[in-house]
Amino acid sequence: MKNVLKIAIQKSGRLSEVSLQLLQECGISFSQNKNRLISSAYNFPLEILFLRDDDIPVSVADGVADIGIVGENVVEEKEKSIVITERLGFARCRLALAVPQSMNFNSLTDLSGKRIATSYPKILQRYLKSNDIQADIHEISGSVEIAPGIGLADAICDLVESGSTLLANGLREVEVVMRSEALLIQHPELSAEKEVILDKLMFRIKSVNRARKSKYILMNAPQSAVAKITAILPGMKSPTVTPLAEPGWVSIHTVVQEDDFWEKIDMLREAGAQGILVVPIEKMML
Ligand code: PRT
Ligand code: ZN
Repeated sequence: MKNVLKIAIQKSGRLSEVSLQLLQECGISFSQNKNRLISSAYNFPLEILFLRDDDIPVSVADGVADIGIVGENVVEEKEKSIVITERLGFARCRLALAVPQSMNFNSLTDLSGKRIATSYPKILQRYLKSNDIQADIHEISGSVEIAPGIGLADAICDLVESGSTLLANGLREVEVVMRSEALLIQHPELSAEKEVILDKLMFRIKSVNRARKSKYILMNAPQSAVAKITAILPGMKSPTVTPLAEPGWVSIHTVVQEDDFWEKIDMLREAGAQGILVVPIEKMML
Protein backbone atom coordinates (compact mmCIF):
# COMPACT_ATOMS: atom_id res chain seq x y z
CA MET A 1 0.00 0.00 0.00
CA LYS A 2 1.16 3.52 -0.83
CA ASN A 3 2.58 5.25 2.20
CA VAL A 4 0.36 8.05 3.38
CA LEU A 5 -0.10 9.65 6.75
CA LYS A 6 -3.70 9.78 7.95
CA ILE A 7 -4.73 12.88 9.89
CA ALA A 8 -8.03 13.14 11.78
CA ILE A 9 -9.53 16.59 12.07
CA GLN A 10 -12.89 17.83 13.34
CA LYS A 11 -15.62 17.56 10.70
CA SER A 12 -17.53 20.61 11.78
CA GLY A 13 -17.05 22.84 14.77
CA ARG A 14 -14.63 25.29 16.26
CA LEU A 15 -11.53 23.37 15.21
CA SER A 16 -12.48 22.51 11.62
CA GLU A 17 -11.70 25.74 9.79
CA VAL A 18 -8.50 26.45 11.72
CA SER A 19 -7.23 22.90 11.21
CA LEU A 20 -7.87 23.06 7.45
CA GLN A 21 -6.29 26.50 7.30
CA LEU A 22 -3.17 25.20 9.03
CA LEU A 23 -2.82 22.44 6.42
CA GLN A 24 -3.32 24.95 3.62
CA GLU A 25 -0.70 27.27 5.08
CA CYS A 26 1.61 24.26 5.04
CA GLY A 27 1.12 24.21 1.26
CA ILE A 28 -1.08 21.12 1.31
CA SER A 29 -4.05 21.19 -1.07
CA PHE A 30 -7.04 18.88 -1.08
CA SER A 31 -10.66 18.78 -2.16
CA GLN A 32 -12.83 20.87 0.14
CA ASN A 33 -16.13 19.05 -0.23
CA LYS A 34 -17.83 19.56 3.14
CA ASN A 35 -19.81 16.32 2.95
CA ARG A 36 -16.84 14.05 2.45
CA LEU A 37 -15.63 11.92 5.30
CA ILE A 38 -12.21 11.47 3.79
CA SER A 39 -10.05 13.49 1.44
CA SER A 40 -6.63 12.88 -0.11
CA ALA A 41 -4.13 15.68 -0.47
CA TYR A 42 -3.01 16.31 -4.07
CA ASN A 43 0.54 17.34 -3.33
CA PHE A 44 1.52 15.68 -0.03
CA PRO A 45 1.20 12.06 1.19
CA LEU A 46 -1.65 12.92 3.53
CA GLU A 47 -5.19 11.58 3.89
CA ILE A 48 -7.65 13.67 5.90
CA LEU A 49 -10.35 11.97 7.95
CA PHE A 50 -13.21 14.21 9.11
CA LEU A 51 -14.54 13.10 12.51
CA ARG A 52 -16.35 14.36 15.59
CA ASP A 53 -13.73 15.77 17.93
CA ASP A 54 -14.68 13.25 20.64
CA ASP A 55 -13.70 10.39 18.30
CA ILE A 56 -10.26 11.76 17.41
CA PRO A 57 -8.24 10.50 20.44
CA VAL A 58 -9.60 6.95 20.09
CA SER A 59 -9.01 6.92 16.33
CA VAL A 60 -5.39 7.93 16.84
CA ALA A 61 -4.90 5.49 19.72
CA ASP A 62 -6.33 2.62 17.63
CA GLY A 63 -4.36 3.57 14.52
CA VAL A 64 -7.42 4.38 12.38
CA ALA A 65 -5.68 7.74 12.03
CA ASP A 66 -1.95 8.26 12.55
CA ILE A 67 -2.21 11.81 13.82
CA GLY A 68 -4.99 14.21 14.78
CA ILE A 69 -5.80 17.77 15.72
CA VAL A 70 -7.97 18.03 18.82
CA GLY A 71 -8.49 20.11 21.97
CA GLU A 72 -6.41 19.24 25.00
CA ASN A 73 -9.65 19.06 27.03
CA VAL A 74 -10.87 16.18 24.84
CA VAL A 75 -7.50 14.40 25.01
CA GLU A 76 -7.52 14.63 28.84
CA GLU A 77 -11.11 13.46 29.11
CA LYS A 78 -10.77 10.47 26.80
CA GLU A 79 -7.62 9.09 28.52
CA LYS A 80 -6.44 7.26 25.39
CA SER A 81 -2.94 6.12 24.73
CA ILE A 82 -1.59 8.80 22.39
CA VAL A 83 1.49 11.02 22.22
CA ILE A 84 1.36 14.82 22.08
CA THR A 85 3.46 15.89 19.09
CA GLU A 86 2.96 19.66 19.24
CA ARG A 87 0.96 22.31 21.04
CA LEU A 88 -0.66 24.32 18.26
CA GLY A 89 -1.57 27.50 20.14
CA PHE A 90 -5.08 27.99 18.76
CA ALA A 91 -8.58 27.29 20.18
CA ARG A 92 -7.38 28.38 23.58
CA CYS A 93 -9.96 28.10 26.33
CA ARG A 94 -10.28 26.95 29.92
CA LEU A 95 -12.39 24.36 31.65
CA ALA A 96 -13.81 26.18 34.63
CA LEU A 97 -16.18 25.76 37.54
CA ALA A 98 -18.99 28.31 37.63
CA VAL A 99 -21.80 28.93 40.08
CA PRO A 100 -24.99 31.04 39.99
CA GLN A 101 -24.27 34.73 40.70
CA SER A 102 -26.46 34.49 43.78
CA MET A 103 -24.55 31.59 45.34
CA ASN A 104 -22.20 32.33 48.17
CA PHE A 105 -18.85 30.89 47.10
CA ASN A 106 -15.64 31.39 49.05
CA SER A 107 -13.63 28.28 48.33
CA LEU A 108 -13.87 24.88 46.65
CA THR A 109 -15.17 23.31 49.86
CA ASP A 110 -18.43 25.19 49.22
CA LEU A 111 -19.00 22.68 46.41
CA SER A 112 -18.88 19.68 48.76
CA GLY A 113 -21.99 17.57 48.36
CA LYS A 114 -23.26 19.80 45.55
CA ARG A 115 -24.45 18.68 42.09
CA ILE A 116 -22.10 19.78 39.32
CA ALA A 117 -23.14 19.43 35.67
CA THR A 118 -20.41 18.86 33.08
CA SER A 119 -19.44 17.17 29.81
CA TYR A 120 -16.02 16.45 31.33
CA PRO A 121 -16.75 14.03 34.21
CA LYS A 122 -13.32 12.40 34.29
CA ILE A 123 -11.31 15.62 34.36
CA LEU A 124 -13.67 17.06 36.97
CA GLN A 125 -13.54 13.90 39.09
CA ARG A 126 -9.72 13.97 39.09
CA TYR A 127 -9.69 17.66 39.96
CA LEU A 128 -12.15 17.30 42.84
CA LYS A 129 -10.30 14.26 44.15
CA SER A 130 -6.95 16.06 44.12
CA ASN A 131 -8.60 18.84 46.12
CA ASP A 132 -10.30 16.41 48.53
CA ILE A 133 -13.81 17.48 47.55
CA GLN A 134 -16.70 15.07 47.21
CA ALA A 135 -19.46 16.25 44.92
CA ASP A 136 -22.15 14.76 42.78
CA ILE A 137 -21.10 14.89 39.11
CA HIS A 138 -23.92 14.99 36.54
CA GLU A 139 -22.71 14.21 33.05
CA ILE A 140 -24.59 16.06 30.33
CA SER A 141 -23.49 16.30 26.74
CA GLY A 142 -24.42 19.87 25.81
CA SER A 143 -25.94 23.17 26.99
CA VAL A 144 -24.29 22.67 30.36
CA GLU A 145 -24.72 26.34 31.19
CA ILE A 146 -28.49 26.05 31.50
CA ALA A 147 -28.32 23.24 34.10
CA PRO A 148 -28.43 25.46 37.24
CA GLY A 149 -31.27 27.59 35.82
CA ILE A 150 -33.51 24.56 35.27
CA GLY A 151 -32.70 23.05 38.65
CA LEU A 152 -30.55 20.23 37.29
CA ALA A 153 -27.38 21.25 39.12
CA ASP A 154 -25.96 23.69 41.69
CA ALA A 155 -22.84 24.46 39.68
CA ILE A 156 -21.26 23.65 36.31
CA CYS A 157 -17.85 22.78 34.94
CA ASP A 158 -17.62 23.89 31.30
CA LEU A 159 -15.37 25.41 28.68
CA VAL A 160 -15.02 29.18 28.83
CA GLU A 161 -13.39 31.51 26.36
CA SER A 162 -14.67 35.09 26.69
CA GLY A 163 -16.99 34.34 29.63
CA SER A 164 -20.03 35.82 27.88
CA THR A 165 -21.99 32.53 27.88
CA LEU A 166 -21.62 32.31 31.66
CA LEU A 167 -22.67 35.92 32.06
CA ALA A 168 -25.72 35.45 29.84
CA ASN A 169 -26.80 32.54 32.03
CA GLY A 170 -26.35 34.32 35.36
CA LEU A 171 -23.25 32.33 36.26
CA ARG A 172 -19.86 33.36 37.60
CA GLU A 173 -16.55 31.61 37.06
CA VAL A 174 -14.94 30.57 40.34
CA GLU A 175 -12.08 28.13 39.59
CA VAL A 176 -10.07 27.14 36.53
CA VAL A 177 -9.83 23.34 36.34
CA MET A 178 -7.56 23.20 33.28
CA ARG A 179 -6.32 25.36 30.43
CA SER A 180 -6.61 23.99 26.91
CA GLU A 181 -5.40 24.61 23.38
CA ALA A 182 -5.45 22.57 20.17
CA LEU A 183 -2.91 19.75 20.11
CA LEU A 184 -1.39 17.71 17.35
CA ILE A 185 -1.44 14.15 18.66
CA GLN A 186 0.02 10.95 17.21
CA HIS A 187 -0.23 7.20 17.51
CA PRO A 188 2.46 5.98 19.94
CA GLU A 189 4.15 3.78 17.33
CA LEU A 190 4.29 4.96 13.76
CA SER A 191 6.16 3.09 11.05
CA ALA A 192 9.52 4.54 9.98
CA GLU A 193 7.98 5.63 6.66
CA LYS A 194 5.16 7.48 8.41
CA GLU A 195 7.63 9.11 10.79
CA VAL A 196 9.45 10.54 7.77
CA ILE A 197 6.19 12.05 6.45
CA LEU A 198 5.34 13.37 9.91
CA ASP A 199 8.78 15.00 10.20
CA LYS A 200 8.17 16.80 6.91
CA LEU A 201 4.74 17.95 8.04
CA MET A 202 6.11 19.07 11.43
CA PHE A 203 8.83 21.12 9.76
CA ARG A 204 6.10 22.97 7.86
CA ILE A 205 3.78 23.37 10.85
CA LYS A 206 6.57 24.76 13.01
CA SER A 207 7.60 27.20 10.25
CA VAL A 208 4.02 28.44 9.92
CA ASN A 209 3.52 28.80 13.68
CA ARG A 210 6.85 30.52 14.20
CA ALA A 211 6.00 32.98 11.42
CA ARG A 212 2.60 33.64 12.98
CA LYS A 213 4.25 34.79 16.18
CA SER A 214 6.80 37.01 14.43
CA LYS A 215 6.84 40.22 12.40
CA TYR A 216 9.46 41.59 10.06
CA ILE A 217 10.25 45.16 10.96
CA LEU A 218 12.05 47.84 8.94
CA MET A 219 12.95 51.37 10.04
CA ASN A 220 15.20 54.29 9.27
CA ALA A 221 17.47 55.81 11.90
CA PRO A 222 20.45 58.13 12.23
CA GLN A 223 23.76 56.24 12.32
CA SER A 224 24.29 57.59 15.85
CA ALA A 225 21.21 55.67 17.10
CA VAL A 226 22.23 52.26 15.71
CA ALA A 227 23.86 50.92 18.89
CA LYS A 228 20.85 51.86 21.00
CA ILE A 229 18.39 50.39 18.47
CA THR A 230 20.22 47.11 17.96
CA ALA A 231 20.33 46.66 21.74
CA ILE A 232 16.51 46.78 21.74
CA LEU A 233 16.28 44.28 18.86
CA PRO A 234 17.89 40.90 19.46
CA GLY A 235 16.37 39.54 16.22
CA MET A 236 17.09 36.12 14.79
CA LYS A 237 20.82 36.78 14.70
CA SER A 238 21.65 40.47 14.59
CA PRO A 239 19.70 43.11 12.68
CA THR A 240 20.64 44.02 9.11
CA VAL A 241 21.93 47.61 8.92
CA THR A 242 22.33 49.19 5.46
CA PRO A 243 23.24 52.80 4.60
CA LEU A 244 20.62 55.11 3.07
CA ALA A 245 21.36 57.54 0.24
CA GLU A 246 21.14 60.36 2.77
CA PRO A 247 24.49 60.61 4.57
CA GLY A 248 24.45 59.67 8.27
CA TRP A 249 21.23 57.59 7.94
CA VAL A 250 20.71 53.83 7.84
CA SER A 251 17.90 51.35 7.33
CA ILE A 252 17.56 48.62 9.97
CA HIS A 253 15.70 45.32 9.37
CA THR A 254 14.96 42.53 11.79
CA VAL A 255 12.36 40.08 13.15
CA VAL A 256 10.45 40.71 16.38
CA GLN A 257 8.16 38.49 18.42
CA GLU A 258 4.50 39.43 18.58
CA ASP A 259 4.38 39.07 22.42
CA ASP A 260 6.46 42.14 23.20
CA PHE A 261 5.79 43.89 19.92
CA TRP A 262 4.21 47.21 20.99
CA GLU A 263 6.64 47.65 23.82
CA LYS A 264 9.53 47.26 21.35
CA ILE A 265 8.01 49.78 18.93
CA ASP A 266 7.72 52.40 21.70
CA MET A 267 11.33 51.83 22.71
CA LEU A 268 12.50 52.10 19.08
CA ARG A 269 10.73 55.42 18.57
CA GLU A 270 12.29 56.78 21.74
CA ALA A 271 15.70 55.64 20.51
CA GLY A 272 15.28 57.65 17.27
CA ALA A 273 13.76 55.18 14.76
CA GLN A 274 11.54 56.70 12.06
CA GLY A 275 9.34 55.41 9.25
CA ILE A 276 8.83 52.08 11.00
CA LEU A 277 7.24 49.43 8.75
CA VAL A 278 5.89 46.15 10.09
CA VAL A 279 5.35 43.27 7.67
CA PRO A 280 3.80 39.83 8.31
CA ILE A 281 6.03 36.84 7.69
CA GLU A 282 4.54 33.94 5.76
CA LYS A 283 6.93 31.12 6.73
CA MET A 284 9.94 31.02 8.96
CA MET A 285 12.41 28.17 8.38
CA LEU A 286 15.25 27.99 10.85
O1 PRT B 1 -19.46 17.98 16.98
P1 PRT B 1 -18.21 17.82 17.75
O2 PRT B 1 -18.32 16.84 18.89
O3 PRT B 1 -17.04 17.54 16.84
O4 PRT B 1 -17.88 19.27 18.37
P2 PRT B 1 -18.16 19.89 19.83
O5 PRT B 1 -19.46 20.58 19.79
O6 PRT B 1 -17.92 18.86 20.89
O7 PRT B 1 -16.94 20.90 19.96
P3 PRT B 1 -16.80 22.44 19.52
O8 PRT B 1 -16.70 22.53 18.05
O9 PRT B 1 -17.80 23.30 20.23
O10 PRT B 1 -15.35 22.75 20.19
C1 PRT B 1 -14.22 22.06 19.79
C2 PRT B 1 -13.08 22.46 20.70
O11 PRT B 1 -12.85 23.86 20.63
C3 PRT B 1 -13.28 22.22 22.18
O12 PRT B 1 -13.10 20.88 22.56
C4 PRT B 1 -12.23 23.13 22.79
O13 PRT B 1 -10.97 22.48 22.79
C5 PRT B 1 -12.17 24.30 21.80
N1 PRT B 1 -12.83 25.53 22.32
C6 PRT B 1 -12.23 26.74 22.44
C7 PRT B 1 -14.11 25.67 22.74
C8 PRT B 1 -14.26 27.00 23.13
N2 PRT B 1 -13.09 27.63 22.92
C9 PRT B 1 -15.56 27.44 23.61
N3 PRT B 1 -15.70 28.61 23.98
N4 PRT B 1 -15.14 24.80 22.78
C10 PRT B 1 -16.34 25.22 23.21
N5 PRT B 1 -16.59 26.50 23.63
C11 PRT B 1 -18.01 26.80 24.05
C12 PRT B 1 -18.29 26.44 25.51
O14 PRT B 1 -18.67 25.09 25.62
C13 PRT B 1 -19.42 27.40 25.87
O15 PRT B 1 -20.67 26.89 25.42
O16 PRT B 1 -18.31 28.18 23.92
C14 PRT B 1 -19.08 28.61 25.03
C15 PRT B 1 -18.27 29.55 25.89
O17 PRT B 1 -17.67 30.55 25.15
P4 PRT B 1 -17.56 32.03 25.75
O18 PRT B 1 -16.70 32.78 24.77
O19 PRT B 1 -18.95 32.58 25.85
O20 PRT B 1 -16.89 31.94 27.10
ZN1 ZN C 1 -17.45 16.98 20.74
